[in-house]
Amino acid sequence: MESSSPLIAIVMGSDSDLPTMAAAAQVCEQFGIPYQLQILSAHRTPEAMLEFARSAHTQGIRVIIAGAGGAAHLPGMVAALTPLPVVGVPVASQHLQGLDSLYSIVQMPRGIPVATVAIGNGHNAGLLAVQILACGDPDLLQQVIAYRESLKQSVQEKNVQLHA
Ligand code: RP5
Repeated sequence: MESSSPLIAIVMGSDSDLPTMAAAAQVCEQFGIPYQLQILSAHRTPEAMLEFARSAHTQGIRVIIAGAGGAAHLPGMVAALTPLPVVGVPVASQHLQGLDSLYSIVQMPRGIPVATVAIGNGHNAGLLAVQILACGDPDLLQQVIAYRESLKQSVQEKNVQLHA
């Protein structure tokens, strides 16, 4: 990656979402993608959310990862305000174990998609964002292919251990 300005923005509704969203940041680091990480709440800081989502594409951001829990409006609201692809992460909630978060994020009406990953799966959100970037970056695409190969190898190694 030549650019050092963030290409992926990771936003979350609360600092309590950080343990989940940190996995997305780790994936960005693993693939050498510059990213930014910030707390942005649809209901506690709506003006800041509006400002961020409206301007992200003018700041060099290419993909947004948005995580929230409960009545998780953040990913959908951000998606409504940006032309960039938005990956949504349903954060596990205290009372409904994240089903509320999942339904809030995944059930976007026609016209404004949010690519929603499994409850709590910040890791996959990071990977999906990297793969979106890799569509226009042959070197990054090779890194993704190598990563997939490493997954395959790890399964094969476990099978060797199992049968040793
Ligand atoms: C949402 O409410 C956040 O995304 C978080 O998952 C949930 C709980 O927030 P805190 O009460 O922990 O700040 O806005």
